[in-house]
Amino acid sequence: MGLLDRFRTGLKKTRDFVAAGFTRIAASMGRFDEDMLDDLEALLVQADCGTACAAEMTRSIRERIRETGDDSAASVLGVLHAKMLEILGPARRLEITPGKLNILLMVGVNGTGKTTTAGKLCQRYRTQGLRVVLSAADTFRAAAIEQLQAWGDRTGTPVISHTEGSDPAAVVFDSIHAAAARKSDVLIIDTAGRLHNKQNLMDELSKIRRIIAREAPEAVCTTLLVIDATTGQNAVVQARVFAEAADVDGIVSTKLDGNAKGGVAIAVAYETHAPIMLSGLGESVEDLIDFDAEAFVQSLLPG
Ligand SMILES: Nc1nc2c(ncn2[C@@H]2O[C@H](COP(=O)(O)OP(=O)(O)O)[C@@H](O)[C@H]2O)c(=O)[nH]1
Ligand SMILES: [Mg+2]
Repeated sequence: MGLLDRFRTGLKKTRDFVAAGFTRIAASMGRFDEDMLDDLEALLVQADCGTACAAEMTRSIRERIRETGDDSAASVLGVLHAKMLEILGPARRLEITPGKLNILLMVGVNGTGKTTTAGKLCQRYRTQGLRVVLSAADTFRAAAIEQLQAWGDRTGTPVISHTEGSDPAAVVFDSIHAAAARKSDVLIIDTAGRLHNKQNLMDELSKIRRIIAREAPEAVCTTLLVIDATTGQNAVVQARVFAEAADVDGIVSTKLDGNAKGGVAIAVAYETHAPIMLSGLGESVEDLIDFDAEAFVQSLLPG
């Protein structure tokens, strides 16, 4: 299945909802007036694009109608398409710098898919012939360490771990030195996503960042925020908290396969100003793709 079809399948629910809504709103006369634009804004909010983001999209549509006088459904759809792409921003791939240690720090709330994404990325880089080390810095539960170990076994990758309850920063310290000793290309750090309170989270993440800066000053470090696209506006709230607690370089939007709320990805990009780099489209190892904004928007909108 091609990329567009995979997105189409995953986003079917959102697309059906948005397409049906758009058609219903436009049906009366095919031209948009103020009331219809209000309805469209409400539709975008219901599609989980977020209130501020939805308002910005309809503001652009109003502006365009004022400028051009074109209030046709086709024009409105065109502006919506362009605006969504603008919010998602220019494509930013997760690149690996050759000859350097590339550290990927996975952050995000429990259950969003950090460990799974770490495993999928591990497989991707192993297939490319790169040397990878996995770091089990989610020390909160023994099961979390075992889960990462299973990905290590599956992909033939060393996993650096301590016992349950140990200091995540100490695991990161050991992982950096293990990666250096092995002349690794990529070190993927899996973290716990406890959101008991923001200060706690900030402290833990900044401690890890300090260790990285001190022990691997030459490394290229990328912080990836993993969000679950099925959780709706909750994902947006989480993204905001994590964006404040950590310097997020890119977003991984997982679970765009089943009951995804497609608008969430747009809302998160709008809130964090961080590029969506990767999408999870399932639980197995091949279900990780580079995000493609054009294909995503095409899958979301009617036509
Ligand atoms: N359908 C689907 N499930 C996913 C995806 N990514 C992760 N999961 C599942 O979500 C659950 C939580 O994932 P996990 O990696 O343990 O999350 P973590 O707590 O952030 O490390 C697991 O059952 C995963 O198999 C995805 O892209 N699609
Ligand atoms: Mg985990």
